[in-house]
Amino acid sequence: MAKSRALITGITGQDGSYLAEFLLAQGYEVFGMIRRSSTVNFERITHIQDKISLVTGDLLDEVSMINVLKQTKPREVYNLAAQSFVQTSWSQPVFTGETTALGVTRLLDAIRTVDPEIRFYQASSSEMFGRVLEVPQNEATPFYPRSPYGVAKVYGHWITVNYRESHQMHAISGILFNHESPRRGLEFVTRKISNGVARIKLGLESTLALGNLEAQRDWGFAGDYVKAMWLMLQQDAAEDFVISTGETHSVREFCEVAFSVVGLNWQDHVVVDEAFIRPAEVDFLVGDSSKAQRLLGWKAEVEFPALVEMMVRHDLESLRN
Ligand code: NAP
Ligand code: G4F
Repeated sequence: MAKSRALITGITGQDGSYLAEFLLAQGYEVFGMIRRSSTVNFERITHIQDKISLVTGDLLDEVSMINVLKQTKPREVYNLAAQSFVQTSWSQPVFTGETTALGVTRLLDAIRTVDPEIRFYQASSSEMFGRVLEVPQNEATPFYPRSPYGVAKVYGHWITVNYRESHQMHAISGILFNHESPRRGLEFVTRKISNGVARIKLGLESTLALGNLEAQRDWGFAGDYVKAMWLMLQQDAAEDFVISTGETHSVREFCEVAFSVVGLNWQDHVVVDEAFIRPAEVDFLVGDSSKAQRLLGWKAEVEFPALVEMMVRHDLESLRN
């Protein structure tokens, strides 16, 4: 039987690398869209590079995506590419909108032009709930984004719904709460902490500067979340889903657990630096993923303390080598 073909945008990112591994294990032929850069940044996919095919395209350029779709002929497209760092969205709001918002329209329209039967997954975000209007947040909770990134994701979400309703495309959004891993970018708070803890333990630094310690997030493991993306696209009906653990923890708690993994007290090392405080904050997120549990049979497997420990131990190990 012919292998199913999937195209992943953002394959060099955290989620792209885990999703590629997952789809390969399901027997897929995996294509990854990468953008041109002056140096290679394949660290997260080096271990599977001989099993996947990389094609060049950019969310800012619809022609490139039409060509990528014609070349790869996928049955499923996972749109994980985005300017995904919330803090940067204040200093680059137009770029964030071009990529994270309009990029979704360009890709959807390229699919409509080349093959409207392709199934489409959009990486929507709990950041869309922003100043939350309901606790916990589910698929029906109204959005109130608090950053240019959040605003761009709301656009990406609704244009996906719109292409589904206007053009009868099988286009869906996964509204994913924060998910982390040892492959998380170093600028995000969890990896910044796990890396900071490892550096302090090894005597390379003595302090870790952070912003708002009281912000609360529903943190899960990225490896669990990519499975949910795939399950969503296998459903007969095109519907959106919230994916979360249902538990929330503060940045302060993350620090406590992370430092305790290596026998240190976080209060001896963490300092607050105004530079990391955001112009508008998302104070509290906690998701209700009961729809995913009911219809997809999905639930988060890795719990908070295990996630923190996995990240700290990985950073310790890689700094030692
Ligand atoms: P990430 O590690 O920052 O990866 C982003 C990917 O997008 C990278 O591969 C990047 O390529 C690519 N990209 C950026 N701009 C592009 C462009 N103009 N054209 C083509 N590719 C471009 O993000 P992630 O954590 O894996 O997240 C994946 C997606 O889920 C993102 O859309 C994010 O906004 C969304 N999301 C993430 C979370 C989370 O907690 N991780 C939660 C909800 C939603 P380069 O390597 O070349 O930079
Ligand atoms: O790790 P963060 O930068 O993630 P944030 O802003 O929640 O966004 C991530 O999750 C979203 C899903 O809700 C994704 F859509 C998005 O793409 C991204 O993956 O910050 C988490 C919290 C914030 O409240 C921030 O103010 O940590 C707080 N924080 C405190 N000190 C810090 C720091 N964040 C960062 N990055 N760096 C700090 O020093």
